[in-house]
Amino acid sequence: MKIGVFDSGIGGLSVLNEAMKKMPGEEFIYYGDWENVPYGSKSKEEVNQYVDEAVQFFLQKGVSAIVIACNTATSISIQYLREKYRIPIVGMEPAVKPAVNQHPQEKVLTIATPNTVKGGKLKSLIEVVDKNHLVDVIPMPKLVEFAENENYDSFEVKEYIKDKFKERDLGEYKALVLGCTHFNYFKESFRDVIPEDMCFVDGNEGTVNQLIRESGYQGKPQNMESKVIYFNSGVEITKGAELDKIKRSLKRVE
Ligand code: DGN
Repeated sequence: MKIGVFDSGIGGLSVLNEAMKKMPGEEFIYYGDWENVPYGSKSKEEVNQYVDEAVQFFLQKGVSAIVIACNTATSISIQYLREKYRIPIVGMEPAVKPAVNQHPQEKVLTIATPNTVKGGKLKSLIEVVDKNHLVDVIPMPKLVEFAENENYDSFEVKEYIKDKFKERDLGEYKALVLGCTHFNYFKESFRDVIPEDMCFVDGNEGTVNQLIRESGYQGKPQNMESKVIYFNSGVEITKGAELDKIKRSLKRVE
């Protein structure tokens, strides 16, 4: 069985990594839309068009299921895709629900791209799970760009994070929800800024569990190798700087 994994760039590699761990022996096709990254402030029409191209690409490759490993693209386009295609399409969801379940009656801080923050999906999710109004949300537009430049731990990044949190009393929060797959790369920088007892929650495991259910994955021996082929907006990456960046990124989110 082949599985297509899509993101605007390197963020979805953290989901791919989780999928490879939980679905040994599977064949994955990773499509990073590096031609058009970042999506955080793009229009709905643009994002719909980009993900549509990726889905058509995956279908030509014969995949049995697709993961939109991008909260922004999920928030904007998942409904459009599900209405258009019959193949299982699994999306991301900022992990507000697990964070609230793990920390009932405690405050939770969610960060995501501006498009995810503005989108109806996150708002309605919060309405459903946050009956006590304990979930706050902050957009972090620049982290995707920093991640694509592999700028994770610099002074500039930490100052940016501090600035975004400056109006919050971080001591009040028990969990930081990483509502963008690119944000997984900044755990060390966040750690330097947030209190020790504040934990990270991301949606990767939930998405992969959903993928297992929807794709009908049968389970294979844990030691079976998974195969991955990488594409940059439809062009196969076989060597060079692009592949090196992917390898470094995967290592970072292992
Ligand atoms: N990885 C994407 C997400 O989870 O929202 C970032 C999308 C982007 O390009 N801004």
